[in-house]
Amino acid sequence: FLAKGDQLGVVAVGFSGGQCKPGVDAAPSALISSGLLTQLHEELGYQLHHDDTVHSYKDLMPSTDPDIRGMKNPLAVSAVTQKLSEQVYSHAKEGRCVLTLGGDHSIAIGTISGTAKAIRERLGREMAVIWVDAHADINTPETSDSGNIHGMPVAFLTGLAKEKREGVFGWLKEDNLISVKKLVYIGLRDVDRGEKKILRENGIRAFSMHDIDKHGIGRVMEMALGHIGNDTPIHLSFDVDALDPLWAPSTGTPVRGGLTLREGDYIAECVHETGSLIAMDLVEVNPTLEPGVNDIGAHETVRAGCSLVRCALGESLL
Ligand code: 4U7
Ligand code: MN
Ligand code: MN
Ligand code: MN
Repeated sequence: FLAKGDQLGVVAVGFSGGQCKPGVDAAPSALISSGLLTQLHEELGYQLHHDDTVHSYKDLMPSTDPDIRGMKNPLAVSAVTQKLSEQVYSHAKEGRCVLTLGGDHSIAIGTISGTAKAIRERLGREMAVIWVDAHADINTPETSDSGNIHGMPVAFLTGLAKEKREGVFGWLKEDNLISVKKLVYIGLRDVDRGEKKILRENGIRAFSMHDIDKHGIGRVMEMALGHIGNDTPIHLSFDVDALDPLWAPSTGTPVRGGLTLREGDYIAECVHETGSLIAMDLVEVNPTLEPGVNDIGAHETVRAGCSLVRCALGESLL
């Protein structure tokens, strides 16, 4: 095991500035009140390292935050992810597996930059990232139509998007970045034209919903983990919108034709089975968006999110 078996660092990030819809900042509290952390401790036996705080990073918010290169809230997202990067780094440096509850997906700039650096220092290794999502989140500021940074984290984390200014992700250094060769996508079905070009030109391994329909999730996971290679530390970044809106309707950018909850859980279980999981992000749950009939959407989505986390942390082992 690459992380100390039963030690789990937890960071709760109530941040929504990477996109425009309020409410995704309420997800950590919703996940925690539904019992997630208690279950991880009492049923799965983890020793939790958590400051019992849902961080909103209010003190880091700039008074004005005009667009830069088309990016919305650039100073806020940069400041929050820089702080988060340090928090995640200090857990991972201690050898703990790190669970981050978002928040929108821009927070992965903080989590992955933190683990990448810690794993380099602790194990002298480059880690892999499994990005489970309906979207590729690899727009550069220039290819993005929306300007929402939750659609850009992978571009900054791979160095495909760069910015010198310290306050606009210039704090990301070489040891915070990941290689495009160690990145694998699962669940894609809504990829922008500019993103497709980036994926193609960089030879990035991606399993779309088409591939899952064709080969089945079992074979796709074999191929995805085969690409990463045995014994490579894995950071799992799970966007709940990878699931079909039937199972996870309460999310900012739902796309039909997604994973069943069981397929999502299976992905998480397979990653657990490798014994190489060093961090997981669960992002984009928005309990205030309830498109479902009878307002059951938020409850269902929170429940699905909890299930994904428990599976990644070993609930399904007999
Ligand atoms: B998420 C989008 F244009 N690609 O860049 C964009 F379709 O973290 C969506 O995966 C991004 O939820 C979705 O704004 C970001 C859009
Ligand atoms: Mn998404
Ligand atoms: Mn995403
Ligand atoms: Mn989304």
